[in-house]
Amino acid sequence: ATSLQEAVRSKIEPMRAQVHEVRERFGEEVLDACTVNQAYGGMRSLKAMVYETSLLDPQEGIRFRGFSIPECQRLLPRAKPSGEQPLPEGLLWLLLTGEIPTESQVESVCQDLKRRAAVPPEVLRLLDELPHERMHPMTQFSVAVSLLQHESKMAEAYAQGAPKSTFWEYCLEDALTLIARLPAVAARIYRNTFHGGKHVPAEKIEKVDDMGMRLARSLGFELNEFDELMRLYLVLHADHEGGNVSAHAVRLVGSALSDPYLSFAAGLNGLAGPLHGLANQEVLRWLLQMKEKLGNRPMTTENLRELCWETLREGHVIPGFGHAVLRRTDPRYTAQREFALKHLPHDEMFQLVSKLYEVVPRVLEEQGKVKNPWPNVDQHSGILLRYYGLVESNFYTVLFGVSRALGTLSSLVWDRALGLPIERPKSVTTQWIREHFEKR
Ligand code: FAM
Repeated sequence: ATSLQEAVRSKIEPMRAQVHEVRERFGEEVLDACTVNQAYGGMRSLKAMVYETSLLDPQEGIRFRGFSIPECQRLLPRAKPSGEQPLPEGLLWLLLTGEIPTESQVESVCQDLKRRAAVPPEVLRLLDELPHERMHPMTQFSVAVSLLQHESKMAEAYAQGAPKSTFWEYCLEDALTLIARLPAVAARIYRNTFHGGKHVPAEKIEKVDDMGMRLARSLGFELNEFDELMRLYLVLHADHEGGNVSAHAVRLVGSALSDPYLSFAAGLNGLAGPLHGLANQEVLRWLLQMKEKLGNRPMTTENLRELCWETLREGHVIPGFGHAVLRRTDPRYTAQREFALKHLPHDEMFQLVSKLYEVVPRVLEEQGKVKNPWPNVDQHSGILLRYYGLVESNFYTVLFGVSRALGTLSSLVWDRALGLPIERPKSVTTQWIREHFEKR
């Protein structure tokens, strides 16, 4: 199949049959048990949901449909003629179908997204009216996605009584349109907030064939290297299995049959939290502060150790380190480090990040609280963006959000394809717990 829609369609019956069989055979098996501490503790590590598009191994990091990040970098098609990073459109195909696409399949997704990329002018006008200086870019982003919702095919189909077995088609249609429009939405917010509303002329974007480059050029960047960075960035942040705040929010809200726009807006609101997606803006601020505090002192282990302890003593976390599930260096960090080694090895901020890799894990281990002292994806992304001139760190989470659409919306299509029901776990009170266990 060369069309994404047909490729997804061809996978649905076999997958429904697989799920049916698994449920027939293992439906009554216990997947996990939940302790009282887990119930109070954010349900950490509790296996209580199924999410098909990616799986996180605590040691090895994320795999998209079974493929690790280095494998995706090797196997997914790249931009012609000389791109080195995988095209996000190829990852989208992989996430939706479970298969590595051919060049021509990726080309068809690129063309499809390109056709859908223009944002309705009334939405652009409304975005232009927002109080940009006072409103965080993530708030503008969430507003923008909600504003796009009135075009939802899924909401329309539901209202017209479409049968449940067809919801996935409308969901996919919405997902593709929404994903296609996100670069223009992100760029509108960026140019409104930081460049006085001076936008890149449409003629400059119209001919651009892929999403990464469209994002880069619409933001106002011209270097091929930055196009490549955007492609890498969009691939790396796309998905991180189902339990993280943004993915779970999309799934949860979607389970009420809210359409993909409403569901994704919920995910963005979660991504905007400082312990989740906002960490990337915090990281750059913290790194710049470190540099300032260092002043003329050299970047030695001792000097950096002292400053890290200062952060901890002030009661703050060291942003960009630690993870709820991962227990090693994040492979998304490593992929960005490789990019930096190739393109900006002498950048001072990169050198600081490299040096911190030697210092922070030891400090966090000495502190003795964290389960994972190793760096995560956010530790690295800010300095790459800054190097190319994207210095406005409170915009960074918007880029994360553009990428996160690829994974969470692919998964949402599958939620509807598999007919997953509304989510409704049971909660209890402290009183209930006490009485329940005292009775035993
Ligand atoms: N610096 C200092 N203390 C940390 C820490 C860090 N980087 N990471 C965890 N801890 C503390 C944590 O606050 C907790 O302390 P209390 O018991 O006093 O509350 C303790 O160590 C145990 O935490 P954990 O079980 O190791 O981590 P959690 O699963 O609770 O939280 C994170 C995971 C990611 C929220 C946490 O490591 C953190 O706050 N990191 C810094 C912020 C960050 O980088 N977030 C981005 C995560 C990223 F992957 C993403 O979502 N984009």
